[in-house]
Amino acid sequence: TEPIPQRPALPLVGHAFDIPSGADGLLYVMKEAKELGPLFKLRVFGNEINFASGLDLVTELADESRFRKNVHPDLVILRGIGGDGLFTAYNGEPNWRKAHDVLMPAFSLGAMRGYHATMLRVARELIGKWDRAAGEESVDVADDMTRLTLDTIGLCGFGYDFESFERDEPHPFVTALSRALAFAQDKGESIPGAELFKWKQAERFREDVALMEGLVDDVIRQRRASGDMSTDDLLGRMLHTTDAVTGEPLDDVNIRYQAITFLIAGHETTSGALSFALYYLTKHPEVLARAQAEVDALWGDTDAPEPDYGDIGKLTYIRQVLNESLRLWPTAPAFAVEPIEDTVIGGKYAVRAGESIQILIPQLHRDPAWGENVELFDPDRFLPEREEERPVHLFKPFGSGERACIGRQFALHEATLVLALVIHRYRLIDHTNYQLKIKQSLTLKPDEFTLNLARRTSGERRSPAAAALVAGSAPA
Ligand code: FDE
Repeated sequence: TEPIPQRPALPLVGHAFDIPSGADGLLYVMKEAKELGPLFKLRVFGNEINFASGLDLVTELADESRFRKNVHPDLVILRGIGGDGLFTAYNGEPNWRKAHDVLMPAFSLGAMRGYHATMLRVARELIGKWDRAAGEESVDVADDMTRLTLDTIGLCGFGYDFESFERDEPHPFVTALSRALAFAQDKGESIPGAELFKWKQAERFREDVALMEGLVDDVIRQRRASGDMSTDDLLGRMLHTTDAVTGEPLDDVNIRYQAITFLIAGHETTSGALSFALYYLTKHPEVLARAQAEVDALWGDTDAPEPDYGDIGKLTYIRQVLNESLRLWPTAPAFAVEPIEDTVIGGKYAVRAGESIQILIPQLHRDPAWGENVELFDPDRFLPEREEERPVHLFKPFGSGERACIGRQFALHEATLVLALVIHRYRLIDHTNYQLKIKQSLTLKPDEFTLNLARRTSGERRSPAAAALVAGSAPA
């Protein structure tokens, strides 16, 4: 065997001082992957992190008889917020299997039928806000998408209305959450022991977590008090169904952790995906024209489309646009696996049982197997006939295997609906000649991306030019 490639490192600190913080950290590891290859190692103080990105290697790592999810140090810190909720649970923790079994049916494709009306209602709140802004002022895309996705998961999951569109400032839950996440991330990156000097922030963190728990506990209490026994939403399922193996429902502490987990996992990732998609549509008029032709064909020239559940499956080009955006910027940019036993990967690198291997998704999504010009935004990569040829493990925006994203259908249904409604209604005006700048907290989003909006006219919706583009070929 050979050692895993790594740059010369300083004693003790390792590569810590080479790695810029925030989104530049991600760009740095992507660049390193390009130079050092599909597997390389970084050392940050006592922690060693392996980064894997090539198709062959990721395909090997997807083998669940040899590898499983790794709850790496950052996730361990996150357990201070999400406990043994689905995202942060250790593999063997009994509550993972239990909650997974209880919640799976709530995330099936069919279950989306039940959420559709609520998703539409929230989408119309966004439209209400953007109608008021159209022609008047610009909108901050990622901020408004975060309002939308938080309200959507709050209502669909728990019957709780965050009323984000009635607020100028984010809901206190969001403020507490982003500060807590920043603290957790900071703790993960800083010099060991430094947290001793951050007692003020540590206290703040405890207050923020208490605020989130308080809100969620209130919602649970109110639901119990209401006598409502329905199992139509996530909360109802968690309170009133039992898992098949133990015959027990989830306990209240775990329900609280799941609720917080869903609020976190369900909103930032999806809002980032929507924001990137709008960014790419703004920068690629030919793609936008095809996407608009698709929605125009479905909903015609009306100011008040009534999308029904079945329409979402028909918006295939919009889905391609979303997939291509998630290819270039998967908003949850990494997930980690560990070998179940000591083993050799890539034919020559020895790895120990439990050793963390991070899968660097944006780099996998730029593997040469995608063809030439991997940086180019081209939704035709996701044409149905090309999907069949694509190696299974080449596209992983939702992770892999048993611990893959449970919210995938939910996120895609919501995002497809919203994107379609927005482009049916507005022209997207790039008033700042925006240059993509990525902001990374736990997830990625375009930073400070604002748009001016103008309502589309009947003439634009009937434009033969748009229709011609649909029939035409792929963007050059
Ligand atoms: C999960 C997930 C993942 C994996 C992670 C690891 O492995 O560590 C990923 C990659 C993801 N996810 C991604 C994503 C993207 C998007 C847009 C999303 N995601 C969305 C969503 C929504 C919701 C509700 C969710 N999501 C949720 C979730 C959960 C709960 C989880 C965990 C699972 C288990 O079981 O583990 C996830 N997600 Fe996601």
